[in-house]
Parts: sequence; C-alpha cells; structure tokens
Amino acid sequence: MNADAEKHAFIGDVQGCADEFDELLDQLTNKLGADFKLHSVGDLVNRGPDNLRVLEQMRTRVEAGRAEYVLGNHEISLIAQYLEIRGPSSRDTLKDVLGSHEAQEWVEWLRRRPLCELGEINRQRYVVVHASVDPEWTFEDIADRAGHVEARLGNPEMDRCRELLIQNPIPGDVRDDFGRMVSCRSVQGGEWSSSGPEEWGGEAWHEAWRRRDHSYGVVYGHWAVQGLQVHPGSRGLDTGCVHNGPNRAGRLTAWLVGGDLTESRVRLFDLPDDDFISVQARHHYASTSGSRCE
Ligand SMILES: [Mn+2]
Repeated sequence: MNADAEKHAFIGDVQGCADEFDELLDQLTNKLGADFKLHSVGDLVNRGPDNLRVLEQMRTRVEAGRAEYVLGNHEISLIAQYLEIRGPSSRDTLKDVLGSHEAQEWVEWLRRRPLCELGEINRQRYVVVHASVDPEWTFEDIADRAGHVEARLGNPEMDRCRELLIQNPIPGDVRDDFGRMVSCRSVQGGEWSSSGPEEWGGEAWHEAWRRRDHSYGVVYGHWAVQGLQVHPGSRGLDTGCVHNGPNRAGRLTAWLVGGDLTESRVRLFDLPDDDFISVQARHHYASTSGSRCE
C-alpha cells in the first residue's frame, strides 16, 4: 500500500459527546478498516457530559500515531481555568477533567498539542485548524505562525504559557494569531471577530479566504450555526452535536478521504463531494435554541 492509499477521517467538534464519538468511530472502523487516520478539528471538550472519555480515546490514538488533534477554544479555556486565569461559565462542564487527580497531567498534555496540522494527501496540501486562518496567509505563513504560538503555549516554563493567555492582542502578533486560529468566524479588512457576520459585520473568514485561490485546503470546525460547509478548498465540519435540543438537531460528522474514496474527486477538495458520515446526537444537551454556539 502506498502512502496515498491510506484512509483518513476528519471529524468535527465533539465537545464531550463521548457516546456519539464512540458510535462514529465504530462506523468509521466498519467503513475504512481499523487502520484509518483520525484528524480532529479540536473542541473535544466542554458543554457535553463526558470530556475525560473523549480525551482518553483521542490520546490513545495520538500516541499510537493514528490520530492528529489540534486545539480549539474550549481546550484553551480548560487550560486557562486550570491556571485560574478565568473562572468557569455557567454552561461549562469541565469538572470531570479539572477535578480529576490527573488534571495537571491533562493540562500538560493539552498545551503541547498543535494549533494547526499541516499535511498532504494525494499530493494536495491541507491545513486543519479549529476556527480559521488569516485569508492572506500562505501555507508557509501558517506553519510559521502556528509554530510561534505552540512554542509559547507548550513552553517548558508554565509562566510563558500563562503570559500568552493573559496577553492583550496587537493585530498580527502571536496572541492575535492565536485568537484567529481558535476563535475567529468573521473578517473585515485586517480585523476579525469570533462573532458571525450577522452580528459583527464583515464576512465569513472562509469566503474571504476562498477569493485568494490558495493552493492548500482548509478543514475547520467551531461554527455549528452554519452547519456542514462544503466548498472548493474548504470543509467546515462542526454540525453541532452538543447543541442538540428540542428546537435544533445536532450531529457529529466525519469527512472521509483517501484510498479509493477520492477517485471521483481529481483533487482532494474538489466538488461534488458526498464522502461524509454522521451520527445523530443521542441526548438533548441544549435546552433552548438561543444558546450561543461556541
Ligand atoms: Mn470552538
């Protein structure tokens, strides 16, 4: 088997929905065999009921070389709460991690995870990032800027990590880049916001990004309200499993690529593309339709 025949599954925001995560992994194993590579867009934790189970499953796969996992805003929130930089919000469900005897070990493991995964499948370069990249960034820019954030966040000196988390961003500096990668939804010129365009103005970051005709593709999460996003060059995979409630259906979604699955697509991100599988949320995690989707 050559490298291009390896099968891959990119999955959206799990947010502690361990039952659905297990079900999706079972379906992926049935479809792809046991050797597929799993790629997570981050936000494995928070809002849902069972963060530890999800983290343990992912850590086992990462350490076996069978998964890649980039950090989302909720992992950053977990680290910040552990360091007492911020307190929990009323909807946070991180106690199973933060209250465990292994809390410190989890924080040390998490802060050493990457902000971006940069790879190549079927000769197509791609980036996995939780929220966004600056529409102007090249593939090399992303590698460089993510590397600077990771060097601070995962620094052996915890104080360097703490400084990053409390630092005020200046446009284009390491703290600003960090925010874009884990929180951004909208852009307007050089500015960005974690709010959607309907609240803040501007446009969706991925629309601005697409106009640049970059040679790399982007796989991201973080934006459940917009649902599954399938565009040339990008895939948005957050289908809001943890936002499932009486007024809104949530699912956990995977995008499948590699092996013979991509024969119908000349290039990885071409359309049409229906190589997705998803599982329905099993529980009502959200009681109202008005909850913000972070
Ligand atoms: Mn998020």
